Amino acid sequence: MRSESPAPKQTAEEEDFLSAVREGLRQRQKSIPPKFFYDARGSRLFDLICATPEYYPTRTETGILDRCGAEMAGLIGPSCTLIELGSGSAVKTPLLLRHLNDDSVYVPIDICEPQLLQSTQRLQALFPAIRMRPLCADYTRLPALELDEPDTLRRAVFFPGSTIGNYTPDEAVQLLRHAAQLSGSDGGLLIGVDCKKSPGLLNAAYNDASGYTAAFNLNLLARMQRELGAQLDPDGFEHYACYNTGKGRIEMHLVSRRKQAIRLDGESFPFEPGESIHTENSYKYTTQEFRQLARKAWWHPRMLWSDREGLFDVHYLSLNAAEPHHFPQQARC
Ligand code: AVJ
Repeated sequence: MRSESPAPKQTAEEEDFLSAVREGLRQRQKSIPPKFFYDARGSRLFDLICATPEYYPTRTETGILDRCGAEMAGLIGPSCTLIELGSGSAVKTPLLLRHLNDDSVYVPIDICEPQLLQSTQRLQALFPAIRMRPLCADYTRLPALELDEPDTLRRAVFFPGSTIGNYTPDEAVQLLRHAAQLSGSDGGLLIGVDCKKSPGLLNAAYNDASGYTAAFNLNLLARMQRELGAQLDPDGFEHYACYNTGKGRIEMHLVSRRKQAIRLDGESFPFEPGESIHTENSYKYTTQEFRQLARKAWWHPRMLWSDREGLFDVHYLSLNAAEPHHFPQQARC
């Protein structure tokens, strides 16, 4: 017999989504963590955002990696176990892998399994000699990383895209400490960080004219309907993104257009007109601010590459206090 509304299947991930949404909607300022943007549709929309003219971070960081990837690979390797956090479609990774030695190992970690497997397959075809060990997981929850390889290579964590901006500064320190534990005492970290800049440029990047960022944000509501059987009207909400200069972060919200309620798992969550669900923070850092943050997580700043306009930084840091640093030869590339 078929029930009217099928009980949502209870995979661990959906359990997690349900409890996160329920918890988030019970708060005074309602919120949902941004990692839930990345279901299959959300991951595709994110790739479309990255290709818009307004969203400068992707093309800027890609340019830096393209021009300076050889130098970066020399510092992290050129033989290493490269651990990428939130690898997604891993479009930028070849710019590094092409300069690493064949005995290197690549460990992409992502919560979106279809995308993880697809992108690893693509990379494996491009770099047949490099061993690849994809790991479907939430990288913030990884315990120590056990690889079945003889683990003699230096470990380097690759964290591009300024994903670190999704965390509050305190959480970012926690995550960078976690990266230090993952990579071990000799570890290296190559991390992309979006810089503070004119609010006009920032606001445009999160309000693209094609509407992909809006669709990406609103997809969270559609995902709640699809996976959790939430009763809600997606047209009752609008995308809102704005740079908060005091906090140095872009905030994204889903704003209720009217008085309404979302019903979820027997519970009702009321919204006043203009009331929002806070769906994402994207913190921006000056070079010095980020270095200060990383030092709190035991990392030593070693090298910096940025673009000519100073929109985006790629930092190289290491844990080994004896490793030479390469300042003041910071490359503007
Ligand atoms: C993947 C977290 C770096 O904050 O710029 C893009 C996500 N959100 N447009 C960012 C995002 C809206 C992106 N990060």
